[in-house]
Amino acid sequence: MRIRVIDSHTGGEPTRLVISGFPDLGRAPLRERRARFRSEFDHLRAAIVNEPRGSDAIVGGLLCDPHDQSCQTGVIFFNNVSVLGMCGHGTIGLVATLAHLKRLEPGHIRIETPVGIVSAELHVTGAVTVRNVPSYRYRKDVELRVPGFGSVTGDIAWGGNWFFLVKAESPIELSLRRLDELTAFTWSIRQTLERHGITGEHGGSIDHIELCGPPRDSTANSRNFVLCPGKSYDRSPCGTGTSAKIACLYEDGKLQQNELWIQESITGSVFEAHIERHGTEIIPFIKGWAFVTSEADLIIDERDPFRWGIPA
Ligand code: PYC
Repeated sequence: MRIRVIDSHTGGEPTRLVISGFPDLGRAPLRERRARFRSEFDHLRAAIVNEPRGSDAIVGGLLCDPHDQSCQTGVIFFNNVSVLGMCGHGTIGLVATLAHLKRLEPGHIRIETPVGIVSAELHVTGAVTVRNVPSYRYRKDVELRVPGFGSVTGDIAWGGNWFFLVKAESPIELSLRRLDELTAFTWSIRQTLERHGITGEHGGSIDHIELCGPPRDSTANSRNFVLCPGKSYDRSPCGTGTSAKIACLYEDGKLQQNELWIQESITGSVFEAHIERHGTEIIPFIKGWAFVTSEADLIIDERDPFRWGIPA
């Protein structure tokens, strides 16, 4: 079996876009196709993004025909443990990849995802702006007792995935040298949320945890560390996490419509973001850059004992 992929990175965070070779998931809305992906093709998810062909950091994107005919394409994002709702860095990677394939000129594209329609603008410079799904805060000032770390307060917010955004400045320096401690702290927050049955709206699992602190680049507003569902950290500033964050800032009156917010990641890469209000909806816009790093055929050999990845 051969699966055609194109790899890119957005602010250091890798995206592996599946161009062809994946079984047909039908023509249903992407939310239903994602359920089918999860129940029938989880072995392929692991084969595509996990070792020995990938790594914990890679986010996969399965390019699909859209169900919604107002869209030019559809995508189902997935990672080292499961499928995702939306992915900001991945959408920037997708657009840069379509441009690399000469399937897209500068301009706008509508993209169907399992959690709604997003759109993106490919700028003549190569930068990409994503108009994300409506984002909002679900619960404010949720207090947790995190074993080994004490009391932690944060907001639960939606930006295309569910986030717990720690309110106070990170008690651990947001530096790559401190990755083990940052991971232990945020993983412990996630486990505490699960232990207490604290979820997003409609029982949505809060599988992303975000810490913030002062930026190193004086032109940025904030630096973050985002723990992803499979215990990897986002090398980019996290498009859905930045969306959740600026939705909270807007609701707190700390960010106005169209005001620029520059979010720096733990690796120093940045996204530019702003909010537009449309009726009752808060719409985040995220701008960043992605670069194609390789084109490949993944080969799945039936004699290979690790053809579906290395079992956990
Ligand atoms: O950019 O939205 C994002 C994202 C989610 C998980 C990793 N990156």
